[in-house]
Amino acid sequence: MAIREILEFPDPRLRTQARAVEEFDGQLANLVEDLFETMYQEQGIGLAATQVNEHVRVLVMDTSDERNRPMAFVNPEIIERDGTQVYEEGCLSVPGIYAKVERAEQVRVRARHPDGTAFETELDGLSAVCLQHEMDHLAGKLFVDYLSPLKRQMVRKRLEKARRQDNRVPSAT
Ligand code: K2U
Ligand code: ZN
Repeated sequence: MAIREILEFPDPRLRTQARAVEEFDGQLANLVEDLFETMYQEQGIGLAATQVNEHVRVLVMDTSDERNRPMAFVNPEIIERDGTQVYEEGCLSVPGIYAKVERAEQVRVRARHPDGTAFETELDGLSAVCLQHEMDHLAGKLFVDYLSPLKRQMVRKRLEKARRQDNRVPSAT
């Protein structure tokens, strides 16, 4: 088990298209375990493998209030979408930035469990938002991509300024 470093916008590795998982082996099980540990540590409700620089189609979620309903999706595909909803999203890879994004209200998802068995499930509300947000990550897409180019540039500048301030050596006084 390990807490993994999360890539932050505008890191170009976040734009990588994740490839399908072919081996449902111990290495995959370890990655899923690390994704859950990192997600809970960072108080997220979802995390995609792309965000920890692992470019395979794996995501985890837990949208329960009690933080006791972990869900892992390997090679997920959305097979049905219904309705629309707007949710003010954040992202562990874009810290401190929030924006309204319109997504499907309900999705039907086909995926594999980490052991390789296939399943389908229907998600709605926040779980549907989270699943779509994570699947965007696997396609190299970020929620800031739904912003205007001007707003996205402002976000980039704000994060880069915050990083410069974090890296400044404190003055002697
Ligand atoms: O992918 C991530 O960065 C994890 C996000 C997933 C998420 C974003 C927007 C809406 C739903 C899920 C993090 O969980 S962001 C933190 C968070 C926590 C609770 C509710 C919404 C966002
Ligand atoms: Zn995110």
